[in-house]
Amino acid sequence: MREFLAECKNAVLDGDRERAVGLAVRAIDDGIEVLDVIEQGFAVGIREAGDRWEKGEYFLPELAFSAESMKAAMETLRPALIESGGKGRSKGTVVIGTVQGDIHDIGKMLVATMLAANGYEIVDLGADVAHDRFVSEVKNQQPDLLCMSALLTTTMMGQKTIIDMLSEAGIRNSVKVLIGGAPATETWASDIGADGYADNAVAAVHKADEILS
Ligand code: B12
Repeated sequence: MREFLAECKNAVLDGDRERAVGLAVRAIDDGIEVLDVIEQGFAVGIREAGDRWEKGEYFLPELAFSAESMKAAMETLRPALIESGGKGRSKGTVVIGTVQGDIHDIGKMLVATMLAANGYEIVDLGADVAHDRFVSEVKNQQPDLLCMSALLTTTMMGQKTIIDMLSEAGIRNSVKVLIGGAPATETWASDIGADGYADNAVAAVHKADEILS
């Protein structure tokens, strides 16, 4: 198993999309725990690619190839991941997106997939979502939960802007707000008036269950 996870990590590090997808297919065929393959295999690869980029060992195109390989593997694993949660009554609707100015969407995709796997209906707005779009989608979709992802210290400010805009529109109390992304913290969440924070996709599901119960 350790060897297989290392292969997943290396396929992402090498930016080898085909190999990554092949390994994802093998994981499904062999009945390996899909979340482990993502968290302990592919995600380790993308984070290490980021470290190499920071140290100047990788250039941006190499990091982008790694990200594409990771995303392709996740797309392959997604149906199996959702199925692993089983079917049941919907626990509520979630609107999720990455805030304006930020194109990082791998973590958001993982959070959305885990919430879907655990009985939530997902409206995924994608990445680089305009602040006012979050507000209009809350008005239109009337979700139980709004999830905002931000991976940049600059774009995390958008999480605050959007919460303030919800208040100004008089709809802040109609929806719970969960935030996340590498620079976010519990303290940041409470400072900006969010209802919760989680630092990974499994914790995001627990937090969603908790704040909606
Ligand atoms: C992959 C990557 C990219 C890819 C993104 C591809 C894609 N489609 O997503 C590419 C190459 C395009 C990229 C571009 C850039 N990147 Co980049 N990138 C990364 C990297 C290496 C990994 C991110 C990732 O996918 N992690 C794997 C996933 C699974 O983890 P995650 O995102 O953290 O998500 C988990 C949790 O945070 C949480 N979570 C996430 N969202 C949410 C939401 C909610 C509601 C909840 C509850 C939880 C939650 O759960 C997730 C699952 O467990 C990070 C470094 C790092 N270690 O994080 C840098 C990083 C985020 N990037 C960085 C930078 C600077 C950039 C660029 C500005 C570089 C440039 N000069 O152009 C651009 C930004 C462009 C833009 N406008 O957005 C910096 C940010 C620094 C900062 N503090 O602001 C980082 C930290 C690298 C670094 N150490 O310097 N990047």
